[in-house]
Amino acid sequence: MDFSLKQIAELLQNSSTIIITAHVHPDGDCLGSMLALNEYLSSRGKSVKMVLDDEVPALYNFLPGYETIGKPTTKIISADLLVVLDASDIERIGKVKEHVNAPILNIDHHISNTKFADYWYINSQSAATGEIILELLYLLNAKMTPTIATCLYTAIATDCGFFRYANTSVQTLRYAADLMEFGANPNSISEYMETKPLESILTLAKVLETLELHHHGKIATITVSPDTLDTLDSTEGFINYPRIIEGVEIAIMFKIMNEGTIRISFRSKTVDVSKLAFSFGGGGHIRAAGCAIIGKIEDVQKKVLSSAIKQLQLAETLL
Ligand SMILES: [Mn+2]
Repeated sequence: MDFSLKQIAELLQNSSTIIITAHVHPDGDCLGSMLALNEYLSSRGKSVKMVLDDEVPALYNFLPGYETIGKPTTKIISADLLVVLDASDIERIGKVKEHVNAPILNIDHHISNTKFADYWYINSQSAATGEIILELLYLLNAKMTPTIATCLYTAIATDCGFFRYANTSVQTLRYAADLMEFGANPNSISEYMETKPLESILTLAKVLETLELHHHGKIATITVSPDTLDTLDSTEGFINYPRIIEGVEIAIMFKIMNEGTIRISFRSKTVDVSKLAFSFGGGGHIRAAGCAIIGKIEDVQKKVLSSAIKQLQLAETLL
């Protein structure tokens, strides 16, 4: 059922035991949104638990409450409500769907959202789920603490490339200013996010050696091998390098996972890559999307590349 923010506020007020989750391969938006909502609901005397079916990258250990995010177990737990943040599809929450027995509320900003929940609020105009959480907290007259501000600033800033991507709106910048007033420190958050272990930079150098250009230099791909992934906590940000090459329209990163799955990220300057990701069972946003395909790397690359070329040609004929 499509809910307004006001209906969501009421639903949360009327629930006493609440589980919060978000998508696997968590990013700043999903972690920041989870932690901020958890902080608010806990302060209202609710019994709240956060679960996530994945490792939380150490990169985010500066977020207050980071260590309290648990993992789903085989035991089934009941609650008044399961809040699913920043996930466009039920599959995106992994084993949490079997672990929790509760009606589902989904708050999200992905254009590819499948409306899988019992109640949902989806705004694809929002740069981040964190923006929606902030609007919800305003509606609830929540006391904005530095913890909430830090978490939501991180959520919003990471999803809009620190206010550089096309999803950055006037509202995004206003919210960032609000959050700074509430105690977020943009400079230290950027420092935390930018600081990388030496290993990460050395790995990036190796990954960039796999760079290939296709379709008259309009598509750039990089490939991350499984042994690279063994030594690395996160490949966050790698795809920005092919994306910023002059003349490149679509950047693609292929990550070869150990279990034979190829995880693929897309970025674009103008073309709608959410459609591309969606055609392979994934999803995302117009300029940032992803999917996972099982198969041999050569076959998967061929398939994905020819789809990307088709998508580009289609966009070119529309110009
Ligand atoms: Mn997001």
